[in-house]
Amino acid sequence: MTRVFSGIKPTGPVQLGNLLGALRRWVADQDDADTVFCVVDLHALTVPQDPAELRTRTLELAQLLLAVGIDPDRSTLFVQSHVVEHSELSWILECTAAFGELRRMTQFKDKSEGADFVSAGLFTYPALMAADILLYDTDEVPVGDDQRQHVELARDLAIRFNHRYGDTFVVPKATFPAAGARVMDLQHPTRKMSKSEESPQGTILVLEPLDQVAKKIKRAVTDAETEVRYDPEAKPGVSNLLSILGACTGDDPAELAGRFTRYGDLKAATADAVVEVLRPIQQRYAELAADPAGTAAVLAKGADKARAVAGPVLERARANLGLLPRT
Ligand code: ATP
Ligand code: LTN
Repeated sequence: MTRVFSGIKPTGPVQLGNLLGALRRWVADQDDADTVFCVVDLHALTVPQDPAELRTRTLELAQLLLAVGIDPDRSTLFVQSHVVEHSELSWILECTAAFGELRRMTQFKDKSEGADFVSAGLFTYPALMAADILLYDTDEVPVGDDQRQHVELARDLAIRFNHRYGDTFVVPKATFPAAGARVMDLQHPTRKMSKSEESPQGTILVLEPLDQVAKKIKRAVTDAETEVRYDPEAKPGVSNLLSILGACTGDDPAELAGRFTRYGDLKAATADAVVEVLRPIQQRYAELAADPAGTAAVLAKGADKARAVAGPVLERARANLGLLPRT
């Protein structure tokens, strides 16, 4: 059976790009793959976090994943720091990655530019992500387009390690959605929507009031022309709305463009489609939020299941590297 692994950071409230680029496919993958999903709290530490907020966000993110449809009976759902194997393999992979290779990562360049404090962890971040993936003998990694380069690095590290030390890791590959792989900010449509950037009018939160969601979409930046056409280069705002609508309905964005003659109609249809995707998630979230202890129990069981897979993979890597056995 295909093994699927993916992760999400507890760095802020989940936004529409997370849902359309990644989370909805995590749910669908449960039907035909062995799925492992992780709240990557150690990755959140690469930028300063308030301790109380980090704790709350981690639990709330797990509840949101359950609300979206991750089923703990069919998937392994856990918190990264609960499975210490991630930290150990991360170090081993830091020593497998080249400095120059990490320096080329565009996410590092984007997130470090202009920052007051750039942690060493922000730089080595992709080695920890590779550890997450490789610990589970992962075949496929469903992610948004921004993670393409990181999964490619995980692939390169697996191949390099196998070549140097003998067959150890399964070589993973990233998978992307047909539409919604890169949801853009509604106010700055050349910039990706993100949960930690400050852009309240440009970001749609999965848990925000639905009338507010519709308003933000209706106020999205388009352009001076009036033609509805899918052309991300020349018409980023309109194309973003078409991608969002396509991701919600399963239609091709370029084909959808032919159905609209006015921006206003496209905006109204997109707002309706997004609201209908969010409504049931918000309802389920409200039920789950009332039971934090239940979620904590789900996560404890998930960590046990994860450890049972990650432990033997780490031992394989340790043995092939020549680290003295612990027993
Ligand atoms: P941050 O702002 O803290 O970097 P983020 O919103 O980019 O966070 P992540 O936790 O880094 O979210 O990503 C979780 C998943 O959501 C990843 O698979 C990522 O590729 C995907 N994703 C994030 N933003 C978008 C987007 N705008 N469009 C499509 N997919 C996205
Ligand atoms: N780096 C990713 C989050 C992430 C992840 C992973 C995704 C951490 N570990 C393993 C897939 C597989 C991000 O910033 N979105």
